[in-house]
Parts: sequence; structure tokens; C-alpha cells
Amino acid sequence: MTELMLKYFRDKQGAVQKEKVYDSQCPFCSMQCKMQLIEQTVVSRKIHKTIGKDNPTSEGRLCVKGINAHQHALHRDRIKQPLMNIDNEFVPISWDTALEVIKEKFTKLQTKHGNHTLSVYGSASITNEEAYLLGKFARVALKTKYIDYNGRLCMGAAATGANQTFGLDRGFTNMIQEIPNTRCIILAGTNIAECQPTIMPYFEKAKENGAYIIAIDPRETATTKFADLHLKNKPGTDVALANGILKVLIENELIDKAFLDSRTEGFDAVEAQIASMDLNEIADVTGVTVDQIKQTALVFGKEESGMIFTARGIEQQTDGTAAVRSFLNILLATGKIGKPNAGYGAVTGQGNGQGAREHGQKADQLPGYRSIENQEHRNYIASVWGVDEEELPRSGVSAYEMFEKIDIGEITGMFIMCSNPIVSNPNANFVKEAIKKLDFLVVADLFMSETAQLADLILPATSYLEDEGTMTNVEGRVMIREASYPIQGEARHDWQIICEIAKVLGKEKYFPFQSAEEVFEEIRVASRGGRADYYGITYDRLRKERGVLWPCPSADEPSVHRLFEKSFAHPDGKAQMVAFSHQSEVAKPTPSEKYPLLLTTGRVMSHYLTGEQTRKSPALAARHVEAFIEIHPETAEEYGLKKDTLVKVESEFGWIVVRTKWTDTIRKDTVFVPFHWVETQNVNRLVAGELDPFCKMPGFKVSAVAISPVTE
Ligand SMILES: Nc1nc2c(c(=O)[nH]1)N[C@H]1C(S)=C(S)[C@@H](COP(=O)(O)OP(=O)(O)OC[C@H]3O[C@@H](n4cnc5c(=O)[nH]c(N)nc54)[C@H](O)[C@@H]3O)O[C@H]1N2
Ligand SMILES: Nc1nc2c(c(=O)[nH]1)N[C@H]1C(S)=C(S)[C@@H](COP(=O)(O)OP(=O)(O)OC[C@H]3O[C@@H](n4cnc5c(=O)[nH]c(N)nc54)[C@H](O)[C@@H]3O)O[C@H]1N2
Ligand code: SF4
Ligand SMILES: [Mo]
Repeated sequence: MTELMLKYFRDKQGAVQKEKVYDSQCPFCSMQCKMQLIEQTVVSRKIHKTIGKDNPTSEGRLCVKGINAHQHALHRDRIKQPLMNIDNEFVPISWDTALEVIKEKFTKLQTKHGNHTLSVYGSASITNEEAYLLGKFARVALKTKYIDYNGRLCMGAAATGANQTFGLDRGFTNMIQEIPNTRCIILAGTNIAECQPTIMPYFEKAKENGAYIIAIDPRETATTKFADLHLKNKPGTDVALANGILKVLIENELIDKAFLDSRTEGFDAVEAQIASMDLNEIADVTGVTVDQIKQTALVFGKEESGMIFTARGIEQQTDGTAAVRSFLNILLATGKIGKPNAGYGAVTGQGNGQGAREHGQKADQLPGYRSIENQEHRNYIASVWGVDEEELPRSGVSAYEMFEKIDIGEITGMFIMCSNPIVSNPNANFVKEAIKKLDFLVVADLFMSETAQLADLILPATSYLEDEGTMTNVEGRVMIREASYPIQGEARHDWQIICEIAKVLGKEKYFPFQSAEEVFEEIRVASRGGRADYYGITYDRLRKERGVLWPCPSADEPSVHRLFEKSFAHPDGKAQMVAFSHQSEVAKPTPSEKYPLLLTTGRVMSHYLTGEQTRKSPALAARHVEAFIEIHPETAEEYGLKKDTLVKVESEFGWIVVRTKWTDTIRKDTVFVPFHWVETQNVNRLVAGELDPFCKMPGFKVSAVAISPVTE
């Protein structure tokens, strides 16, 4: 297929003088589709095209974002030199000067305020090598406890939920190739058709094979349209819904008692709590009928196999951990886990959403999914790093909480790598004001993002085309991203940037790396014996085997394809079940007279996250040029809002102006705004800074808002 496409492409371009092919991997979502950039020189003009390349996960497919990814990577707006903000103007400077400035500022701030005055904000779009180095950099070079990353806003609830219930968090418990053979699938708050499009053939095959598919989402999406049953619940009511499904399962004796007895802990208490709940009340709370709840439970319970997939719809809630665990209760109660064609999938988001949450970028974590508060773990990592255990900082705070620390002056310097937090964090007006208070902000980015605009220093990073390294995809498959495209201007790889800053800070001996592979060799050792054990993985193996699923403790160990077949990962080998009340511990925004509508947020197919990359791509930008608000026509009329007109959306925390998109596919009490746009179109100006108490996830999926026409 790929060869044929190549040939077609060559034949079509008669006048090609030179052609080069670069292997790479998509910079966007967790599918990490393998791709090739073809660069042709035609009469001294360079023409580019991206095509898919075969691999075990995406099987050569690409979606519209992947096909157009090179458009941003090769865009003229790429930052190609370090830039320093002098009197509100960015002036190009040399790397040497940039590094000197960083040394001087970092040292000065730490001398004045102590080590923890500096902070690091990382990303799950960087490689495993970079995520690992960033964690080491914070603890060893800066000696600060303040490091966290954008994954906190992403899969935090799924990770915490799976860790608490199973004792281990690897996105998919089963091989992706098992999806076509499962009999019933629940898609809870996941829009795979638009967010992981190349995964769809697995689900389409399942449907062809007769699987019954249930989607839970307050709006109709390409995913819910593909499902057999759509539960159009009120935003933020997924704990109640999962409890309702479990109640019907228990009442109809569709539970697997033998499995519960031998493999789980806590079911009796769950059963008692669920028994006290009322199905009619659940229907009322969720906006899903009793019949639909029953149908979901009866089909899922009666089919011999089943899988549940969750994503940000249920997870980006102030009770996101509870929501995930409540859905896992359904899997455990029916014994549909640890078996062929039965299991769980947390549909990871960012390209390295999985790997970047394993190697120590989190405030409370050390490499290999170790805990920074565990003495044994601290001793081991200190020995690998060659530092004194007592010098390792303790746990810091989560991503959003770092901005609260800046606000109160506890943090005065920040190093941001590969993230645009002013646009992606909740309570965005507050976050922007906090960032303005920093004495010193360094941002490593490809572009002048809304966050970079506030930096004192911007460091140009290389893109996916230029930067080699490993990424761990949606399945938990570690993959090597080849990258050989010539570096643009003076951009440097993120791992190099980290090593160079460490060097000027006098910590070169801990960061002697000359290649990504050398860093990976250290990750192997640092992760050895940890929950996410990469010791048996090498670059060589990754190339030969086209990726390896972790855990992989030794070189002769094959990929672990299905987790929990014999036991779960808690010390007693059992899964821990707990039931949660519908009442979230942290109160959720509820409609009031002043703010009568529920707002939820999410994505469109053609844009990616804060849009910094996809808005640069003409082919993608053209598909959605600006933000919009999905609103039911009846609701729109009630508030005097015409079709395709500008509307002001307000919450307690701010306002934005977006264009109306009438659609009867959304609930009448709910509106939806995607978050790919900035400034007065940044929906995060409306979202509260309240966090899930377990995983510190913000409630991106529920706000209370008012809407009114813009008259000017
Ligand atoms: N095109 C595109 N693809 C992407 C991304 C992107 O930005 N654009 N980002 C990547 C990343 S980092 C991530 S994390 C993933 C995200 O992937 P998803 O989680 O699938 O994406 P979202 O659109 O955030 O949310 C999924 C669905 O949840 C629904 N939802 C909203 N509120 C609720 C609720 O209270 N309950 C339930 N049950 N559902 C609700 C939304 O309507 C939406 O359709 O996608 C990845 N892929
Ligand atoms: N309202 C609302 N808010 C949300 C969400 C939601 O559903 N609703 N979803 C949340 C989720 S799931 C996520 S993952 C976050 C994402 O939030 P962010 O991490 O802030 O989003 P990105 O747009 O990926 O920002 C990446 C930045 O790094 C730059 N960049 C890209 N590649 C590289 C690289 O290789 N190196 C370097 N140094 N820079 C690079 C890009 O230009 C961009 O400026 O947003 C969260 N915010
Ligand atoms: S955005 Fe995701 S599905 Fe689309 S090509 Fe890239 S990795 Fe594949
Ligand atoms: Mo994400």
C-alpha cells in the first residue's frame, strides 16, 4: 500500500529532481501513527507530503491531522533562535548568552528564596528520554520539589483510578487486536472517532462481528453515531450512571461471584452501598432513562466478553478518579478483565501520554512509576543518579497548584517545556496573571505561544521530524520515533536543552548524554524493578520488534500483551473495589439563575489541544477557523441567539466570545465549546480551578455559564 502510494506520487510529479524520505511518527495523539515525510525538489522548490507507514497499532493509517502535520513543523513561524525579552521586545541572542542568563537568574533566585522557588512544567508530548531527564533535572540540577506537567490535566484520573483499583496503570489492559473479538463495548466519555481516528477500524470490525456498542456522552459525536445505544447524560453525572448500571447487574444476578471472591476486595461494601441507591433517582440525576440504564447493564452483563473504554469526558471532572473506579467496578463485578477480549482501556491522549506519566515528571513520582515518598524507591533512584538520597526533594504540587504557588510568591521562576498552560489550564485568567508575576520564565517551544509571549527567554526546540526518541503509545507499546530531518536554524532537541542548562548550573556529570539512546539506556536501569519496567527494552529491540509492550523486565522477555490474567498488581494480588456517592466530594458547578446552562468542553477532529500547532497548518485551520459554541436550537431561541452569530459566554471566572453553532445533537441544558483557541476565545477562562482530591484533575467538563448575544 505504502509502496504503491509512493510510486503514484513519484509518477505524478514528472519534474522531480530530488526526493528524500524521512521516517517519523505523528506529533499528535496517542496512536503514534508511523509516517514518512516525502520531500521532493521540483525546480528548486521543495514540496512535502506525509504518508502512513505500517506498524502494529495504526497499521499504516493516518488521519487528517497526521497527513498535514508537516505543515506546522515546516512553518516559517518556527522559532529558530533563542529570544530574550528586552523591554517587551523579543531580541535574538546566542545560545551561549541564553544559557548564561539562565544560570545567572536561576542562581540569583535560589540564593535569595531557596531551591523551591524554581519550578519545572513539563509535557506528555515530549519523548520518554526528555520526560525522564526533566524529572531528573528538577530534582538533581535545580533541587526543587516543584515539577509537574500537562498530563495532570489529561489522563490523571484514569492513571490514579487504575492504580488504586488494579495497582497498575497501563492504558490498555489488553492488546488492541482483541477489540474486534469482544462482544460488548462501553465508550464512556471518549470520542475516538475524532480524537484517535486511526483506532476506529478495530471498533468497526467489532461491530461487523456483532458487538453491541454503547456510548456515553452529553452530545452526539461521530463516535456516538457509530454506537448502537447512546446514553446522553448530563455532564458530570458519570459516577451515578456507573452506579446505576452496577445496580442493575447485581439485581439481575449478572455478576461473576467466583471472580469477585478470588480476585477482588471490597465487593461486599460496594454491594451494600449500591443497594441503598435508587434507580429512579439515578435516572433523574443523570438524565438517562431507567430503560436505557437497564439495557446497558443487561447487554453488558449477558455477553460473554466486554470491554470498557474511558477518556476525558468522565475523567476531567472533580470526581474523575471516582468515575473511573466506578466503571472499573462494572468490569470487576462481571469478571470481564484479565481474559481474552475482556478488559479496560483508558484512551490516552497525547503522543506520549503513557510514557510521560511513568518516568518522574509528576510531582510525586520517580522513574519507573516509583513514588518519591517511598524510602526504598528514593534509595534506588538516588543510587542510579549517584546522589545522596537525602538530597532528593519530596513531593511537590500538581500543575494548576503551581500557579497558585506563583500567585502567593512561593514560586518565582519557571521553566516550561512543550506546553501552553495559559490556554490549557482552568481559570485561565488567573493563570495568566500568575505567570505575569514570575521573576523569570523560560519557555522551550516551537512557536510564540500565548504562554511564550510572556516569557523572559524563549528557547527554540526541534520538532518531531528532527528529534529522535521513544514514545509509549495508547496500548502501552514503547515505540522508537526515528527522526532525521535537518534541524531548523539553531533549534536544539529538548533533551539537549535540558543537558545544557544542567551543564551551566555545574551539574554536567549527571547529564553527560550525547544521544537520546544514551538517555534511554539510563531509563532502562532507572525503571528496572519499578511498575513500569523498561529494563528489557533496547533501541535495537524496538526497531526489530516494531515496539515492545511494557512491563518488560528482561531482554529475553516477550511483550506483555494482556495484564492481570492471574493477579492484579496490589501486594495481595487483588483488585480493590470501592463505591462512590453521586455527590462529588468537591461540589460541581450547578446551574443557577445567573448561570443557567451547563458548559462542557473538548475537541474537534482537525485541531490539537491549544491549537498552537494545528492553527499554523492551512489545511487544518481551514476546517475550523474559529471557536464555536454548540447549542440546541430551542435553547438558542430561548436566549435570543441567532445561528452563526457571536455570543458572549460568561461564568463566575471570565467571559469569551464565540460563534453559535445550532445543533439538535446536544442536550438542551448543555452547551459545548472546544478549547483550541486563545485569548477571548479561550474557553478555559470560564472553567473553575477546583480539583479532584485524589488526582488533582480540574473539572474541565462541567461549568455553569450564562450566554447573551453580542450586540456590537
Ligand atoms: N482531534 C483531536 N484529537 C485529539 C486531541 C485533540 O486536541 N484533537 N487531543 C488528544 C488528547 S491530549 C486527548 S486527552 C484525547 C482526548 O480525547 P477525548 O477524551 O475523546 O476528547 P474530548 O473531546 O475531550 O472528550 C470526549 C467526549 O466527552 C464528552 N463529554 C463531555 N462532558 C462529559 C461528561 O460529563 N460525561 C461524559 N460521559 N462525556 C462527556 C464530550 O462531549 C466529548 O465528545 O484526544 C487526543 N486526540
Ligand atoms: N477546557 C479544556 N481544557 C483542557 C482540556 C479539555 O478537554 N478542555 N484538555 C486538557 C488536556 S487532555 C491536555 S493534554 C492539555 C494540553 O495542554 P498543552 O500542553 O498546553 O497543549 P499543547 O497545545 O500541546 O501545548 C504544547 C506546546 O508545546 C509546543 N510544542 C510542540 N511540540 C514541541 C516539542 O517537541 N518541544 C517543545 N519544546 N515544544 C513543543 C507547541 O507549539 C505548544 O505551544 O490541555 C488540557 N486542557
Ligand atoms: S493525530 Fe493521532 S490518529 Fe491522527 S495521524 Fe496522528 S497519531 Fe494518528
Ligand atoms: Mo490530553
